[in-house]
Amino acid sequence: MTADSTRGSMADDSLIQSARAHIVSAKSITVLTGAGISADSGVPTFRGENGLWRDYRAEDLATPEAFERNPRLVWEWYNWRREILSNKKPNEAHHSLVHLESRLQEFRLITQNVDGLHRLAGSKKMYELHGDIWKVRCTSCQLVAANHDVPLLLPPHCRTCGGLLRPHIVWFGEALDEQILSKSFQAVESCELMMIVGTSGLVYPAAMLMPAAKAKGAFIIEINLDSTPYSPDVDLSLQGRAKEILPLLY
Ligand code: BV8
Ligand code: ZN
Repeated sequence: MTADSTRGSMADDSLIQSARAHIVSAKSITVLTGAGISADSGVPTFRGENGLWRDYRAEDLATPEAFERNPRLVWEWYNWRREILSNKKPNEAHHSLVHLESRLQEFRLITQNVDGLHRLAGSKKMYELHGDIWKVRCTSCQLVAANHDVPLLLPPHCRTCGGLLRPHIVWFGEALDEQILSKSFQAVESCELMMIVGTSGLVYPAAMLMPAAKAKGAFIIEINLDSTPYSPDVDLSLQGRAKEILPLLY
């Protein structure tokens, strides 16, 4: 694949046409999504203007130390996010990825999002790198269970052993699930084309997936409102809203 590293705004129809041509001819596609794909469903992004909560930053709450120090405060933050998410629906961007999955045998979706909207839209071949806000895990017996209570009565305890429950989410400083991570690297290293949608590319090791794909010669398309650390290295950078751009591409 020749890398025509042209970039431009969403208005630039030639970029859309070029992206379409690459997507239509690709035999295997892997997609990496971030909070930006859910922004059009009304879900606050991590580092957008509403990324702050009270006077805390996500990085100060989503850590094992914060939970150790004050589990109630961390659970209040997750209850606030579950409350926000409880009436949110997948948007056209989520649905368009389900459509692409139905058309392509070799399709994988990797998401950094914990909001469950890809699953709600019908995505199946999906890896959730950072966990799922609608699951809880016992800090004693490690049992993982789905839980959609809004709000969750605090502090929540395990029905099996009485241990304190935590969100089944990967916090900063915690290792990602090895299986999920290695399958995600396999998916980016074996695909012909990788799309990166709505992520600032700031969180590791998820941010390593694009360079891994590029090293193996994948054609890389980025869709984002802004430019990101990825932008100089991708083959096509489409600037605009995911829900407007994705449905135009296939
Ligand atoms: C680990 C769960 C080690 C929490 C999350 C210095 C250098 C390198 C790494 C580090 C470092 N210091 C610390 C680290 C490691 C750290 C890290 O990467 N920190 C960053 C902040 C520097 N990483 C970790 O700690 C990871 N673990 O390294 O462990 C280890 C190894 C072995 C053994 C023990 C330990 C764990 C990382 C996981 C953290 N958990 N989430 C929760 O959600 O409650 S990460 C969090 O950020 C979310 O999951 C989110 O998905 C993720 C990434 O954010 P984005 O999705 O990109 O969202 P963001 O708001 O940033 O950007 C939105 C984008 O969308 C923007 O670009 C915007 O322009 C765009 N957009 C907006 N609207 C739209 C749009 N695009 C299109 N359309 C729109 N409409
Ligand atoms: Zn338990």
